Amino acid sequence: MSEPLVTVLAGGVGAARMLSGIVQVVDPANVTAIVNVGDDLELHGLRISPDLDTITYTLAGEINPETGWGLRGESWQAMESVKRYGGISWFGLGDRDLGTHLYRTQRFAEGATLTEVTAEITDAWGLGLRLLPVTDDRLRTMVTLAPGVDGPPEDVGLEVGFQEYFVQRRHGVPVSAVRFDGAAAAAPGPDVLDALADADRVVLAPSNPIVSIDPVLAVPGVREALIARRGDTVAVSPIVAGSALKGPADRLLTELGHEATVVGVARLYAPLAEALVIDHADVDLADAVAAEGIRPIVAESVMSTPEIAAALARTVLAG
Ligand code: FO1
Repeated sequence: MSEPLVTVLAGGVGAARMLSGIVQVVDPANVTAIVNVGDDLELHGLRISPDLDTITYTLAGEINPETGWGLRGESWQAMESVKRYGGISWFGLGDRDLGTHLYRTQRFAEGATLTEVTAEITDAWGLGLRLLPVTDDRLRTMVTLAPGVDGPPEDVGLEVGFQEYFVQRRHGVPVSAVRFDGAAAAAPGPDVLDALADADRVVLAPSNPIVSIDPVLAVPGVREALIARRGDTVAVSPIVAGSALKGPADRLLTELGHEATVVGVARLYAPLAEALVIDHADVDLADAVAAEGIRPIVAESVMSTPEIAAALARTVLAG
């Protein structure tokens, strides 16, 4: 039998690990990731696409293992110069990583689309799979800050870009709302809807449901295309034992009125996926997950080694 076509809805770190497992068990030429661009930003006149770059660097084996973002073996001389001038330094761009943003920005100036530049970058890193930005149009995740003990009073009610929340404020401030600026006018990137329609298996990566998967679904047509494939879609919970493995998914779920457990994830994903992979740590909640109308699959889901990532990929593909 020929290998299955696999399409993965992807954010950053969790999706990168899931994809590194999938490409161990399926020919990468059969794998497509539809990637969130709501985290993208413009800084120093440069176009930066953190989730696309995190996936690219991870699959190239060049991700910085300490941070989970940026390149390994970085130096920071350009940032030191920016700091000397009093420029923006809260978003760390290493010297090697900067080359990616310089290239992307130049190609935009020449008229290339994000889809085209991404293909050029992934080819240059020797990746065999296809990364598709969910849209070539401008889509930005915007976060409204709520009252909290840690933040300055002037932050309350302020709407900031995703990275100003996530990196500048270290996602330490409460949030009262999230919206996706530009989504209503955005069109799915070329091949995005076909990649959903043609896949034998669709996977919702263990990415943040609110700020990684939701912006992908906010692009008109994508949610509908996914719902049409519900019977072939498996989600992987980004929440294990009530906590996010990385980042603020647990806090964001609670702050926005959801339950930060696999049951809360099941409630969000039941309309979209037939099955939800939950970790052994949550086996006691399997019945409650099933009661939400999504079939629980209990597996080791914390991808701390390549072997665990490959085993999880086999589980997800088997469905
Ligand atoms: N995350 C940080 O916590 N601090 C940083 O300074 C930072 C810089 C950065 C530069 C390039 C890049 O591709 C990612 C970067 N990230 C940084 C990670 C990233 O912004 C977030 O982890 C994701 O957007 C969340 O998915």
